[in-house]
Amino acid sequence: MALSRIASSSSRSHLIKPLTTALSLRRPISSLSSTDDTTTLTFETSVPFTSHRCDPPSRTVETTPKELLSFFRDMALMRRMEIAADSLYKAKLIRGFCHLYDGQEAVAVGMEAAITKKDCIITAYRDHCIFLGRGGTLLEAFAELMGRKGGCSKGKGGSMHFYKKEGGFYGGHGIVGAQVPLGCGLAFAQKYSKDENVTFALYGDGAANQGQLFEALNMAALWDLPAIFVCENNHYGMGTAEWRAAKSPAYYKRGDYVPGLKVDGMDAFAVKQACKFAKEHALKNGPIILEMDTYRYHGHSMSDPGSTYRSRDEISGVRQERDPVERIRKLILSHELATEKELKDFEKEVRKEVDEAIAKAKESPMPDPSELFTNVYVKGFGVEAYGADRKEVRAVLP
Ligand SMILES: Cc1ncc(C[n+]2csc(CCOP(=O)(O)OP(=O)(O)O)c2C)c(N)n1
Ligand SMILES: [Mg+2]
Repeated sequence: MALSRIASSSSRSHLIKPLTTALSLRRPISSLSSTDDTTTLTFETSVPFTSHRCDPPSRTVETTPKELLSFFRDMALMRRMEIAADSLYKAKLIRGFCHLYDGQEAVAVGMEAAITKKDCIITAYRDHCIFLGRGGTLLEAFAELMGRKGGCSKGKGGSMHFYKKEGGFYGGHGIVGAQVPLGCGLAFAQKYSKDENVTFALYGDGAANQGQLFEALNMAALWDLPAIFVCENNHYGMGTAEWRAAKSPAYYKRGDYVPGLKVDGMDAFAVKQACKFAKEHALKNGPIILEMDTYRYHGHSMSDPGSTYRSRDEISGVRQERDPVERIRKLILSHELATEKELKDFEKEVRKEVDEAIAKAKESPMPDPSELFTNVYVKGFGVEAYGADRKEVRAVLP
């Protein structure tokens, strides 16, 4: 099957519509025959699911050429966005905190494919790719990263505080674990208004040992909230390996009375299968934990080279054996849906999209200093704000 035909189908994908729209190729969209639309491909997830207090879903997944290509394209875009953010940071165009998601893309893409924008997602500070999955644009993302007016939080949140409420995305949180009880609040609202949607509350392995997680699990279980606790286990909390921080790193079992599932978080189809299963479960029975076994290639944040507490061999081993984008590339090639060259060209297009978004984001002005005092709760204290040099008063709180 020619790539252009698959490309045309994925650009009409209903799965990650705004993201794929953001990606829309400039090449002409040729017509997709109904056979292509209905062709079903069946394969098994990379590893079986391991479950706690529930029967695991089937390992057999079904997909279409259209979905396969949209997964490839969406993950390639996310990867490219994060690599570009790395360069912008090094060029000092992005300042402050910046936590990159490359390596973990299959979680964002697989989860999005299983749910709708009426379902809610809330996450920690590693939020750029989740935002894209929720329908955010590259332009809004880069403008936010560079502190520009055109950013999704008007340039006032930066890397850790992306939001898109109309896409069911509630941030972007810098306090480790704090988003989990907030996610339970969202699930409570969903149950209260009987709207049959669920909330995915994402947290890291580092947050998985916090007390507030267990308090949130208790309340969610007590009230049968449609809350899905997604532990993105990338095996490190900053520079601390999970075995140094957790007596039991089997995070899918740590909810005790709450069922759980361990998922290969590097396999977008396993993630999709698990999230679909979790949504059905949560609507019927209440909370469930999904432990996504994943990996981050970058250090914890841009200030961490990421190579002092783990070996380069470990990182390159994961890249070779488990990379989520390469996994999809292999599936596309083995099903002869595209040639290697076609996929490379495809990635070039993605690169161009990213470069164009960065150029546009740079044109967006910085927010007006008076914006410092909008969207804040407390007013009237006459607080003064200074520039980075601490010399010149930039604004006074009205
Ligand atoms: C309450 C709190 N304690 C400590 C920190 C500092 N801190 C920021 S990220 C982090 C590690 C979290 O690791 P993990 O939950 O595994 O998430 P990952 O960065 O791996 O995605 C720590 C300790 C913080 N932001 N908030
Ligand atoms: Mg971690």
